[in-house]
Amino acid sequence: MASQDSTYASPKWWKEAIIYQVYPSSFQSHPGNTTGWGSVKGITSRLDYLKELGVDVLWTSPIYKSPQADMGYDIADYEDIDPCYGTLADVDDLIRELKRRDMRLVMDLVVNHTSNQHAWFLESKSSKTNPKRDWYIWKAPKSINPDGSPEPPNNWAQILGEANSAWNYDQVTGEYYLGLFTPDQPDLNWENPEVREAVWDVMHFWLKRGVSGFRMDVINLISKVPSYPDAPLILGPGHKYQPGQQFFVNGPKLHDYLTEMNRQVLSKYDALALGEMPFIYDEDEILKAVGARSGELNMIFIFGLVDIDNPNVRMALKPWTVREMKAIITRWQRTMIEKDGWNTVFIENHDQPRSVSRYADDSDEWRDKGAKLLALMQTTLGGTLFVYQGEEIGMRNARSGEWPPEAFRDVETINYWKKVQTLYANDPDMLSLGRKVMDMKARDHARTPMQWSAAPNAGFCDPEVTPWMRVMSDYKTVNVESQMQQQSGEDSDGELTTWQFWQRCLKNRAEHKEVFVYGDFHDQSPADPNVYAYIRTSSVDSGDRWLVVLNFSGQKQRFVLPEALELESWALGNYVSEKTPRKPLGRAVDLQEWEGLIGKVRR
Ligand code: TEU
Repeated sequence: MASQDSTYASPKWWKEAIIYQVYPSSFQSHPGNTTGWGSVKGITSRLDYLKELGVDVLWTSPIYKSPQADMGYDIADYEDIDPCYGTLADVDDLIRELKRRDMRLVMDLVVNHTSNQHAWFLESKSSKTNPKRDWYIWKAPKSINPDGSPEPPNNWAQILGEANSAWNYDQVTGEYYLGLFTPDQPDLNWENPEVREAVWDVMHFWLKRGVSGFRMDVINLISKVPSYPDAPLILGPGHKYQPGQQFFVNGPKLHDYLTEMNRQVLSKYDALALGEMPFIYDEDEILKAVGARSGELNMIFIFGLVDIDNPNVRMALKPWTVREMKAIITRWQRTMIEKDGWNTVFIENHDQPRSVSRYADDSDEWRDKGAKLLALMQTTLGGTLFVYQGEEIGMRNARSGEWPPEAFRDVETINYWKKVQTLYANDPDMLSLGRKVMDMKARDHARTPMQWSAAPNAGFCDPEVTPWMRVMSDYKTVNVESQMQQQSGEDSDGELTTWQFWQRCLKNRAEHKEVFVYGDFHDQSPADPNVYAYIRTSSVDSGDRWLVVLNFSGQKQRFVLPEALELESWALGNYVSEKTPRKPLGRAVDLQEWEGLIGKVRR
């Protein structure tokens, strides 16, 4: 276990919270709303649902005023709500209704960049002498070509469109501004103390209004290497623009800025400080941010697991093995315990394909078992647990080849498809590979309307309204209403539905926090190519120990218990039902396809 003076197992609300992420455009609209978008009123109308599932905290992706170039991750006013979602009064109402249910709200804080429509940027670009000029990152062209066209200051590629430069030329002032994600999202200049002050003000504004903390978008990108060097040719010399990550990920002043944020804002509230930190896997860097004594953040999203099938850019494919997946999870479970940090447990969000499609088997035959297997894993790992909307009913990616390219709405996918079509116009193999990448990796798969029922539009918005994004074609069979209603024993061999199983698993986690949230973790099967088995041990003296055994394959497997362990009882499993006989408690555990089980170990 952790060292003597470790605070790893000291209870905090934000450690044991079950946090549910809402993607507001696609969660729930409200009656009479003709926009085809979800709304704040819609979210409020579903709080009883979330409570019943077992959720404590709601995190919503951005609902601030925004031109929606990147679905709200381009903010034009941090202190107002976009009319497509509602009003500030609606948010006050949401906070009140959450409090009534002993729940909390966490907001997305997107402050690496703003929208190019934010008043700060409009001022900044208006002239070289505007007082806000230095609030953003402006640079002169590197050179001027013989034809008079300018060259960007360096070769960095856009993150959401890697065929393009991250620099955008402004005709009026003859300089480039940096927009790491898209031209609509100019990066703020954190070197400027006025910018930092303005960010602290935004945070105070929301904390005073009653929110309980922030998920901080790409917070590890706020400090750039000041010389802005060219990036190495990772994508090969044929590509003009290259990923410049090493010069803006966990840059030289990141930890100073986070320490200042903590001192100026976070330390004054009992708030959740959750950083999203892509592109970084270095243990020391991560621990600096989340070590209990670091004075920076409480926890971060580490990208190891969701980057498992990424070669160097996200929109590409890379084969991976279950053994690699296990090693990543085990590594961070152990590291945070040993080094007194804190983990986030997540496998889905609005930037990733659906987990059952990615890590299990989403065919009609195995979808339900796979989703339950992942539920068992997620709810038995140490750290703060995140559930993404639709994960609890096992929503999956669009069927391969089902969507025409126009159905994809995300700016990253649109840019990707444009690039593939330009580069490989006459290469059918590459074009079909491009389509495959979209079918497997596009962020769109997680952004479709939540499937509430078998009613038109899956109950997401009124029947006569067209949703902003297409509803998955499986909504008549995969939806909340049917999964909540189904009586065990009726038509499914007495098994719980995916939703009921998630609810049961969350309850189990909540009832045994000292084991599953705060407990010790030991991998029991590092070498097994298919089975992930681990022991969780209570952080208090009870000595409770639980075994988790997960078969990540579509073949039957046998797991043999280590000598020192003896089982007392099986507690939960995705094959357990009223009609199937109980598993024997012997040494050998015979597992069905995608079977997962947890049991209590005899003391
Ligand atoms: O994402 C940051 C991020 O780096 C990724 O998860 C991103 O989706 C991926 O690199 C694309 O290949 C955050 C938000 O979650 C995402 O929705 C925004 O688009 C992005 O920041 C910019 O604000």
